[in-house]
Amino acid sequence: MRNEEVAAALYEIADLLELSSDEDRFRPISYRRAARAIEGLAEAIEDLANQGRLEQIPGVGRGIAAKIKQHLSEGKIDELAALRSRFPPGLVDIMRLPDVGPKTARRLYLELKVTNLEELRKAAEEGRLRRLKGFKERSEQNILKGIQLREATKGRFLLGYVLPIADRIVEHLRTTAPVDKVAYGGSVRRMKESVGDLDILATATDPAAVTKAFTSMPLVREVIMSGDTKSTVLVGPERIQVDLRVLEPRSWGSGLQYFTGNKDHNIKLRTIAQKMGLKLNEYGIFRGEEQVAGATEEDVYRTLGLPYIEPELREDTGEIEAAAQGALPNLVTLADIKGDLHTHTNLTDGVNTLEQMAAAARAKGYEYLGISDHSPSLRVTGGLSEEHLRIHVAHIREYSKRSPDLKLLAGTECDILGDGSLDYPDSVLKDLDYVIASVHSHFKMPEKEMTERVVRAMSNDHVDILAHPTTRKIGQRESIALDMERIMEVAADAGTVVEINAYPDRMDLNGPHAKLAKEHGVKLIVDTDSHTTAHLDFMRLGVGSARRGWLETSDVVNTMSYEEILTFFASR
Ligand code: DGT
Ligand code: CA
Ligand code: CA
Ligand code: ZN
Repeated sequence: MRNEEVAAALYEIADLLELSSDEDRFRPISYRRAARAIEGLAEAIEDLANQGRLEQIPGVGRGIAAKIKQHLSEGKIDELAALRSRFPPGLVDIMRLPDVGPKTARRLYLELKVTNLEELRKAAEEGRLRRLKGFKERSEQNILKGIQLREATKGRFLLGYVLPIADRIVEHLRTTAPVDKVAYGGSVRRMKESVGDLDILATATDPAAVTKAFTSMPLVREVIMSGDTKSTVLVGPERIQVDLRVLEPRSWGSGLQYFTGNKDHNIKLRTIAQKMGLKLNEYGIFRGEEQVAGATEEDVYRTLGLPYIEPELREDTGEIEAAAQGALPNLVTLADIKGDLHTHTNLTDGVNTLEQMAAAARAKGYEYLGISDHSPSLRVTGGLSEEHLRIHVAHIREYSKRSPDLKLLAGTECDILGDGSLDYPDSVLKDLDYVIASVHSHFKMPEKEMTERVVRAMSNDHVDILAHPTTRKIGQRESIALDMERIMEVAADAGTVVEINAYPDRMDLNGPHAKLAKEHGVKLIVDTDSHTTAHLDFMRLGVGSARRGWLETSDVVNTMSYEEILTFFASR
């Protein structure tokens, strides 16, 4: 399948088009839409091309189809080559910094000859930016902060990106190598939203054969180290590090436990073992020379006088104490989720029609799907006018009436404007099944003002859900300045549901914030913010954050049935 490669070329065209002109806002949007659709395809793009079916892909018209064909047959796209010759590729990184954008990136290139992040950093440090017209010392500082954030997360990868790779590696070893047991550990198993490297554990009677299968996987780009029990490779275009440990069967549980971590959790367990006169390490639990436990994780915890602790909780934030008191939460699971309420269709910036989104939700076995397209002030998404929204809602209700199994809810993702008012009037909001409110602009307000802005939006009786509360984008944009304690107090008072947005670069709220919400008695919802049918799969990531936040079924509103959730929104 060459889908990823074709999508990457289309994304690059979109980026470079944005750099080359402010005139045509629509072309980059359509290239991105097509790229997203291709990423989500189950079929190989080559097959679709050979069968003359490219234009059946949502978002692919004749023009884009021609470019895909050229890429597949010649390995290049003329337009992309022409765009690349106009702008250095590093400008795209610059354009993506907070507060920069295409226009500024272009000026930095033309006026300062800056072509990449490193050169920009130098220019900012030397105070050369503030000499440009319209630039202030503060813009220079913001740019430097943006570059630092980018660097701090360099070498880490989004969970949503590496989790499918971890699954593939485990599956590959399970089917092609002589392993007895194989699993991933590390931060991926704890469902941490960003991951440094992958840790794979296996047991086998012939470790050398496992190592061979591991180091010769198709994904591998470089073998760093290859031993019988310990090897390291780099995989994929990003060269993600993957460590493999081959364990003795009697050490499976203790090895998996050790390499799942986190480190603080491990250290506390080891202290408990010491107090019991035992020694705990990755090979097992020992009394003197004698191994007393280690074959399973349950065995390890039990020997230390504890019940099994779920991986997502193992961060030493009170889980060991709770375990000792028999007070661990009964964590929500993916199977408990009955629907998704934050999704977009092709009427705004999504790729698929509402019928396609509904079919995908039905295939997941959901009871309901909420459609929440954007409001008008978000111009880049083609937000819906009041009139268009009414037509859309009628269409959604119509579909739902005809559908016996999967029900649709008519919602909106309504912008919270700078002053905390909402982008649609109450007369429009009151007719929807539910209203999501979110911040998509004016990210730089000071904490007090920003908190009051969001509080004002939550105080609108029609607002049901506060989406992606911090608005962070991992590695790209810092959280807005919010007094989270106060937000949670107000949410508890007003009965506002707070979102765990599962989109991979958002993961917002994260685990600790979700825990804070729960402690304030706030209800949460796990949503994907899907822009294609394939994005509905992100639910698993959001449930990971919910579990990191100690949430149980009763804390998460989209574990309710269709009737229950309708009544819930209607009665609040
Ligand atoms: P990452 O890869 O940075 O996202 O985070 P982890 O948690 O996967 O960390 P990694 O890959 O360095 O190590 C995997 C696990 O091994 C970690 O979660 C806990 C364990 N571990 C690593 N170093 C130490 C250590 O010095 N002491 C203890 N007790 N455990 C460690
Ligand atoms: Ca790791
Ligand atoms: Ca590691
Ligand atoms: Zn959204």
